[in-house]
Amino acid sequence: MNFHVLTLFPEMVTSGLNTSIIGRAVENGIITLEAVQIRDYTLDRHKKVDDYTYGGGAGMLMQAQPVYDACKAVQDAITASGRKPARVIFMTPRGHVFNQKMAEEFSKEEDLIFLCGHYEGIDERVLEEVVTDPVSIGDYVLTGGELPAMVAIDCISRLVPGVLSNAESANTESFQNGLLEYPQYSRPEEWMGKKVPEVLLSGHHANVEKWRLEKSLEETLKYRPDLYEKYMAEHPPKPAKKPRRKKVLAKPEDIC
Ligand code: 6GU
Repeated sequence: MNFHVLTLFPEMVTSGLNTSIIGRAVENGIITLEAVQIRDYTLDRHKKVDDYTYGGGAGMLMQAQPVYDACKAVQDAITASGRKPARVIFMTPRGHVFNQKMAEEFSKEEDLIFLCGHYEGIDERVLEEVVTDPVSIGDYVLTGGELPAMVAIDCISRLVPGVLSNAESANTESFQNGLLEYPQYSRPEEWMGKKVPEVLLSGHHANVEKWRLEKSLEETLKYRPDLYEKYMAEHPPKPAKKPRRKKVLAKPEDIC
């Protein structure tokens, strides 16, 4: 997976993603991370990339030309290497809200371009021209798209084969099955008078799994009733089994 991030603050993106698991994946060449300085593409003599908005209002807007040229340079390099043009994800509170399902879909791509706006946003005309996927990370406003792009890149990266080790493996964690994760415990067995739940020490695998599912359901109902409702609609509880009647075989004399 090759991530290309178009931004006015490239060092923010590279420094934020060069540690821990993502940093290791970059070092191992499983993912690549290229942060492209949009300012390098401005044709303005003073390297200016923003201007006032038509119609008035506070704040400055990123202009179309440098954004378009930066994006085109990245797409041209991708296609020159024989790969298909990448989807262009614009990080904006006006986008679809990012979720695990979108991350799974994006993780199958070979290249992804992230466009990060700053100031009051970006001239709508270049967005219409280059953006395939407007994406938000939630219902709140940030100062720029860099942190949201880093959030999305982290989330997508851990789904790319080889990024997580077996021990870090992704499957049973929150959201993968539509539920929040169950609580977990490590040594010691007792800490500050709090004991690890007995069932987890029992070694009874089926009971452990049952307990974990119950706890997942409890946590989800408590913190995310919206997810709980969805899960229950998709996994209706099995009707309780009727006690089976003993089959009584007719005796030959009853038939004759
Ligand atoms: Cl993607 N960008 C900005 N600036 N603010 C946000 C966001 C994105 N998602 C939520 N808030």
